[in-house]
Amino acid sequence: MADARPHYPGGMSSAENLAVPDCLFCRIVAGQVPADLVAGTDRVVAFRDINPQAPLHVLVVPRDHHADVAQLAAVDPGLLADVVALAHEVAQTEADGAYRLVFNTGAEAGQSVFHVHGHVIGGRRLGWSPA
Ligand code: IU
Repeated sequence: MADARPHYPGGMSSAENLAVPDCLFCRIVAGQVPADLVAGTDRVVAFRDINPQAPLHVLVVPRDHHADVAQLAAVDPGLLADVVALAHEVAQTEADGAYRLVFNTGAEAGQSVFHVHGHVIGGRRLGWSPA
């Protein structure tokens, strides 16, 4: 069976893939860059987006570095489940329970930070579709 683990510059394996130098979200997780933390566990962290698109706009990230949601799902599906669970918890606490969970995947889809993050968006009626 093909090895689905992502490959990173410098030859890091997924097991060594805990933090990546110059990754903004790794630095937030490490406390090296300030962020407005909302919730967290030993595996995942939620913090407010600096450019909110709705009354509730929180990013949920795994503490370990994975580039995007597909790579996370392939390497550690349980960790992806933890991301979703924390997103749901934040939405129950901070909005009326209805929310959108978005994983922009790839630059053409709007991904600008290549440490997987779920956007938890809510607190108002949401239109469709995204521009
Ligand atoms: P994107 O899906 O990769 O485009 O989302 C990145 C998000 O990270 C985007 O909504 C930014 O506003 C947000 N962000 C942040 O919360 N803090 C930062 O220091 C930076 C970006 I740079």
